[in-house]
Amino acid sequence: MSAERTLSILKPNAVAKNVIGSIYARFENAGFTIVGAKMLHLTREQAAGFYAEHDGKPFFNGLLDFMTSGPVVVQVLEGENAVQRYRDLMGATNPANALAGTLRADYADSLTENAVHGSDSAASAAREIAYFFSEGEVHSRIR
Ligand code: RTP
Ligand code: MG
Repeated sequence: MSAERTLSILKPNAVAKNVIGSIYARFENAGFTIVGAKMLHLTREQAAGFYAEHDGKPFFNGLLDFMTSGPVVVQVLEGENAVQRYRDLMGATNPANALAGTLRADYADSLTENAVHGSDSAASAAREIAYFFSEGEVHSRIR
């Protein structure tokens, strides 16, 4: 398995809890390298474009309300098998189903306000990284 990149977002509820550093430590302790990072307050258009795959679903408008409710921190994580290993670190989408020790078990407030985002495939990761970062903003060892 070779090194891979994935796109991570600390959602508005996580940022509001003042746990950016605590979650960054969890990334590093799990063996990920942070190779790009920025804080943004998403516009509705930016959030809708990011979550375009969910357009038309019943939770879409509520998801946009939440994702634009405050600043987020967006980062590119690099490591072996990063997409799947980061999904495992986050835990299940619904925190009621998230295993103990996962980020969502520790920081989520609800199914919508579930603290963190992670790409769901290598193809999604490539799209999502390009959505937020130009080439010069990702300082990867595998470029
Ligand atoms: P994410 O994309 O944020 O990493 O989460 P995910 O892959 O685990 O879940 P996904 O199915 O892609 O859903 C995207 C986000 O939409 C919110 N959601 N709300 N109320 C609902 O029924 C519902 N379902 C999903 C969550 O914030 C979820 O992370
Ligand atoms: Mg998803």
